[in-house]
Amino acid sequence: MKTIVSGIQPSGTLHLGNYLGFLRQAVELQDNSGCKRFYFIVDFHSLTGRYNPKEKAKEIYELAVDLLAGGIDPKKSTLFIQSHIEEHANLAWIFNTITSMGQLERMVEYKEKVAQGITPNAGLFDYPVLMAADILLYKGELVPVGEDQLQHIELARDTARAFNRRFGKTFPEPKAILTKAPRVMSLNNARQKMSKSLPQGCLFLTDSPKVMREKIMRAETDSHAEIGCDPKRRAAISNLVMIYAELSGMTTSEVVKMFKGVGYAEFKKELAELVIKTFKPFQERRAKVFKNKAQVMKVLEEGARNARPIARATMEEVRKKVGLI
Ligand code: AQP
Repeated sequence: MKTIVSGIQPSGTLHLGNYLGFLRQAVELQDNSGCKRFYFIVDFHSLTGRYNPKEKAKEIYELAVDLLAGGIDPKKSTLFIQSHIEEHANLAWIFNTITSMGQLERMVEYKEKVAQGITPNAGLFDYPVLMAADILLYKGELVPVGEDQLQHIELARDTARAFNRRFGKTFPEPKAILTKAPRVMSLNNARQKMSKSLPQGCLFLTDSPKVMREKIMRAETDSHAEIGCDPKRRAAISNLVMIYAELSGMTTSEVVKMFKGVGYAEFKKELAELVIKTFKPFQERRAKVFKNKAQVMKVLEEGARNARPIARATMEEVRKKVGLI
């Protein structure tokens, strides 16, 4: 039986990139009864960016609500909060001792954050090591993620290989599984991925219909006469076409054909209505789940109870192998 593992940061509301690159696939993977699934809220990771301690608990709760409303089913997946299992940090420490500074210095996500002007803390630099621990603690083999995480998964593979070589076979080498929309670009800057830290170009799943319409109508396009899909040369319009295709179940060429001869404004109107219609049921479910705090907290506690013995067993094995008493 394969093990699927993935984490998501509680650092704000879910956006369309999180949905198309991660959540939709994580939900679909629940239909495979031949797999075990561990999905968790990586609250430790989220402390590496700027945050307000008074808001953090609310962000964690809201993400749990988003995941449940978005289709993560506690009967099929173990859903929990990373910091409730102390072994994540313990294993990360062991992995720190077999990871070189050079490996971490090559991480593009880290370099991009620094280039955006963020003063990095040691936690941000070390983020991929904690991520390797998140995955390998459950001996995860498959990791549904967006394209931005590929290099981090590669580092988790390197970590598993390095540990196995030095201390004996312990961990599988995890593989990323990508969706057909692995990198949704920002609506107002198609050279950057849609990202919570750039909220202007971000379409949040909880945005009101009015805000969704406004953001899509303002989205960057180009000076061509017609829509088209050519991500290298026409990144902005291709991103919108790809979003339409993903939400309608059509291919991008079918979308281009359907809107042949139609102006950008008309296409954007149709896209906005599709986005609004797609996320209306999510927003309704979310409102209901949000009110049931006792039930949400129970799911997270049960999830931690189920994950803990597995985490402890792996950590025990690691402690023995590295020679700790
Ligand atoms: N633009 C995206 N396209 C496709 N997939 C994406 N993911 C994120 N952005 C895109 C995927 O969503 C999952 C959860 O992401 P995360 O926990 O890394 O955090 P995030 O904070 O939601 O990502 P952001 O918005 O990009 O945050 P910042 O601004 O902090 O960097 C992952 O599987 C990720 O690949």
